[in-house]
Amino acid sequence: MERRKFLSLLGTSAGLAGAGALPQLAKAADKKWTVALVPGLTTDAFYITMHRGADAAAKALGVDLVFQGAPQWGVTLQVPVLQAVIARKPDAILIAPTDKQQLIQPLKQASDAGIAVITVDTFIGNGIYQTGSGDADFPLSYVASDNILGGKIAARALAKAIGDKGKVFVANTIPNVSTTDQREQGFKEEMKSHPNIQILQTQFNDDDANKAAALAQAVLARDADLAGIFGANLFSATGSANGVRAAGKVGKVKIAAFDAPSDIVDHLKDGTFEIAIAQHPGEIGYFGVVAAVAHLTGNSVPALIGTGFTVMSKDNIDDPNVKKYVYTG
Ligand code: T6T
Repeated sequence: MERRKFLSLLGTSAGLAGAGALPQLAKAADKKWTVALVPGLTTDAFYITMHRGADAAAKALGVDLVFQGAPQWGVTLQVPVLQAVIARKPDAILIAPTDKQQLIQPLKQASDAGIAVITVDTFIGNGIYQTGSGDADFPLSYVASDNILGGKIAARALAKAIGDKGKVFVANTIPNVSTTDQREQGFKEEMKSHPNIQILQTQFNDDDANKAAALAQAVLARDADLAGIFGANLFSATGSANGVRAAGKVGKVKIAAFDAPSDIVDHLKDGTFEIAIAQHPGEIGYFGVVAAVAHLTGNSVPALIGTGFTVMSKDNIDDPNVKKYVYTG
């Protein structure tokens, strides 16, 4: 999209908005757009923070934002919510699909009904949209972190923390979730450069912190010399930490956490977590709404909008420019 139009839609640079931008603004003002945000689950600080970002953009652009989701992760819970959202006929749906394959058909129904579909955080198919490549490339855009890179960052930090040797495992949610699959992939790719680190079998916890805690304890019962854990998302990391605590191994088993709610960040200094990889969910929500409105007002939208990370550790967590990325849920 032309930068001037983009800025004027954002409302951030009225002075820059030239004559070419005005018809788009008029169009946006004529119609009150409704954008629905369907998170992976509603009870997760990551999506609560994403909602705040989406809300800020919706207010800036004069859009009605609907936030509707299931309280827990899962296709069987998310699909009925999506169907209820489709029945409300919003102009656009921003959704974090809970499965790469199983959300394709339900989302195709939304697209066929004329609703613009943008995926946020997670993707369907292979996540490469608008290429004419197949039945899952219809979403307009994917707005997210680079999850393979995030997995690599976690691997480097964990390798350093354990002196580049020993046993580690990945605590993960459910297979076929794009984000957590890619984090594990990135983690394992990076660990190929660390031959003295042995990666044990991945432990899947169904996005349930209690299961993650029990699994960490079970691994420790089998492998008492475990050196590290990569918690591939919020509940995998917090649950693993509880398991390590229960086994009396805080600080001995190093944990690299993906995600940055306060209950992870508050435990960087006591050694429970080595690093927390903060995504920028507020940006994901904000730019998801901006992309939807750009499309609805006749502008083209990038098929991929990448947001960044802030890597938090005990050494930088007091810096306000780091701390501002702690999730606000
Ligand atoms: O890590 C985030 C999100 O990126 C992932 O897709 C699912 O888990 C979280 O919501 C954290 O719980």
